[in-house]
Amino acid sequence: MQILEITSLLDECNARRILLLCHHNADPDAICSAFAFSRLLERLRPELRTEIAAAQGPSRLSKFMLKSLPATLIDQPKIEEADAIVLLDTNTVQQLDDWGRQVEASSAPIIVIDHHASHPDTENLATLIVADEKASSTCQIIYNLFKEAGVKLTSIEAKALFLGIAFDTRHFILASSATLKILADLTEAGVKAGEALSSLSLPIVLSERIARLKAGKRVKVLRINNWLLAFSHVSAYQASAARALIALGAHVAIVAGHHGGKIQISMRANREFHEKTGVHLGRDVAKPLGEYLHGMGGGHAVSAGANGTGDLDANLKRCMTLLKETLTQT
Ligand SMILES: [Mn+2]
Repeated sequence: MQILEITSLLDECNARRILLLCHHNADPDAICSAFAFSRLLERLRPELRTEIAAAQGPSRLSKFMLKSLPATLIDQPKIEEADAIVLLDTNTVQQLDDWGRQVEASSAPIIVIDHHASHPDTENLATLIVADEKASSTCQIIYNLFKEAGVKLTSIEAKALFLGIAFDTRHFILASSATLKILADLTEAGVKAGEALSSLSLPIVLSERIARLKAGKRVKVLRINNWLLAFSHVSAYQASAARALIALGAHVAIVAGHHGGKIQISMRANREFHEKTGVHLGRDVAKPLGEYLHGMGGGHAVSAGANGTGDLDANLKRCMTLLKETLTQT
């Protein structure tokens, strides 16, 4: 049993202070797995003192989520004073930024709990690796450790695991049957799905709402065959506005903005558009547009951006031409 390997390792080195570390910009899976695991350790060994820290602090979404979880993170962990170090959801020490070197230099045992394929350097460094590449999330591995230990989940621990799993499975889209069974168990332990999930959606600030609505008001729609391409401009929140135009019904949304003499353009497309036309926004539109703007452009197939200098209207027109050209080539 993996939980026994963990507790016997901690017993062997007479550990008292356990430091739990999450990767930089820690996502909800990293934070929630650390929180739930700290509670499990404290239940199994009440004499242990656990501390949780994330390199560069948690992500914006995690910070928001932490408002509804009683987890406390420390800013400056004393890595050299830890009797044991646990890395969660983190497969290389590079993901710990500046703390990585201190972890490498530490003589304390290092335990890695992760659902990513483990890195050879980490295998050399770790005293014990608890890994399961089939697990949806690190939280799923922590759930299994609770089960192995025979420790009943409290509703708050269940909620943390639920949130980590929800985040890493993109709100259950990627959940396997094993994961869904775990979710059923977490629900029985007291998780209210709707209420829990609300802590994973960032509230939209007023200025962002206004930007989205302005983008809608100013939109120009170009129809090519049965594809609807939406063009608009706002001075801030271009990416959010582009996503909003896709939600309204556009297949492609291009939103430009002027800020401090610079032009910024965000592009989004829906999956169907990319799959049927083969148009890759990053490669076919953002990259050449970046060159045209004397700046930079690039990105993914359905999400890209470019920036540089020039005239807003001229650039939106350039964008239209690039899209038209690419579409007629396909
Ligand atoms: Mn994860």
